[in-house]
Amino acid sequence: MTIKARFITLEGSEGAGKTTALNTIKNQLEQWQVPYIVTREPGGEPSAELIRDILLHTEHLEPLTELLLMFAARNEHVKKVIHPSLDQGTWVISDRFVDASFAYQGFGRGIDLDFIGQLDRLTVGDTQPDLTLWLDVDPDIGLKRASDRSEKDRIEQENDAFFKRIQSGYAHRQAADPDRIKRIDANLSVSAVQEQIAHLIETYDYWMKP
Ligand code: Z5A
Repeated sequence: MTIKARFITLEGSEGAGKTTALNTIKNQLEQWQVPYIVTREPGGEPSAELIRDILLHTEHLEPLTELLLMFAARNEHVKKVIHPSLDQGTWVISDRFVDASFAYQGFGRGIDLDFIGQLDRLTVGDTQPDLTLWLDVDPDIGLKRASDRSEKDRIEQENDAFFKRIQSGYAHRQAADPDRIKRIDANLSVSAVQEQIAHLIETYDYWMKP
């Protein structure tokens, strides 16, 4: 199959199962024999990874500082990694991207969505994802999965109400852009989630667009 390099992002709240989803997508791209890279946000580029460390491990950050650091990291990531990769014909899969800023900093922290939109246009511009998989998990289930797994970073220590706002933020984003953002029911078993993702990737007709 010869198709244009595409940009796929994974989104969801805590413990949604993005790592499992990533492996399902990688399997599909390997079957198609297309070159790809896997990256993440915040991070994905050396200076952006340094910013990630501040974001996740500083004891307290003002909401606006958090937002600006997310976009500072993203600017480096887009300009130095994502855009050049797509330009060279390499697919990009990113564990989180700009929808997370709308969900977490917009809906979660209450920062003005139009302001976030301006930062999006300034930093991401046309390098928008072709497909976003929103792994929609009930916050109680997701938090339970994540707490069974590892120690919590700064953002993960937020309360249930915060994660419910994140979920409704993603739901708003999906309703506004249903062609790009596809909802996956992530409350189900690992194999049922994998099946939904594999089916979606195989049948997504966007790939055929020039
Ligand atoms: N953030 C932001 O605020 N604004 C932004 O613009 C961006 C990010 C880009 C990144 O942290 C934090 O930054 C994140 C949002 C914020 N904070 N939070 N919360 P991260 O990258 O370290 O964390 P994460 O993105 O939330 O990843 P995660 O905790 O690793 O979640 P996950 O990748 O979705 O989960 P997982 O590792 O695939 O699965 C979690 C566990 O559940 C694991 O033990 C699995 O085996 C298990 N699991 C997965 N799927 C299932 C199913 N279906 N059934 C049962 N168990 C399952």
